[in-house]
Amino acid sequence: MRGAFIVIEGLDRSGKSTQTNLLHERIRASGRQVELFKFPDRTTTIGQMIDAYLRSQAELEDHAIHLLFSANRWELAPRIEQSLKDGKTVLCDRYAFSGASFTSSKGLPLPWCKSPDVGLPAPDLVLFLDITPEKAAERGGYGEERYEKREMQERVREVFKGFQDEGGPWVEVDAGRPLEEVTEVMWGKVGPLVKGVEGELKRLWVD
Ligand code: NYM
Ligand code: MG
Repeated sequence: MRGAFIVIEGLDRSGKSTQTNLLHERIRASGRQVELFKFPDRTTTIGQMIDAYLRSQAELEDHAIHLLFSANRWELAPRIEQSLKDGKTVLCDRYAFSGASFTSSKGLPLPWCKSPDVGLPAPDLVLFLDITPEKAAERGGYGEERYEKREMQERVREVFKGFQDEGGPWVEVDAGRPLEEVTEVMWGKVGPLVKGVEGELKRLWVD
């Protein structure tokens, strides 16, 4: 048995980080080992470049920043794999689906956007927290960072929804519902995986 690799994706203001942290606590409280990753991981050298870009303190060409987001995942992939081998559940707040959705929403071709992430560890479960831009606005609207604009979020949402048709372990969760209800729906999917999973870790987007 190895640990399960669980990715939480979603739009800005979907409650993704809150829910991921709640899952983290809940797994820990159940006495199981769990490791939390978040992308972009702004603590690394690459992550600091991404952070400067998102806060508009640096300008980067669209392809170049996309490759940095991907490199940020690759630099942490060995730690993800080790945690899974050690039998720990890995929770990941955003992953390659965010990468492809956000960059392709700027007009770059989706296949190109996916290509640098081909071969990364593939999740056993993706929980996609879906929220309408209207609901997001009710929650106080978007923040100050790059991409946190309604038109962009609408395009991103459409690309995200396309991943459902890829036949992967993709589960859409209505994140417009009250927080506790969303938590319960998510736990219903995650709970059965925290004791570990059988079978080798798969690779993203290889066929
Ligand atoms: N984002 C995130 C990307 O554009 N590409 C990626 O590969 C990833 C992981 O960064 N608006 C975008 C989505 C978000 C922004 O994420 C920062 P967060 O979760 O707000 O720190
Ligand atoms: Mg954000």
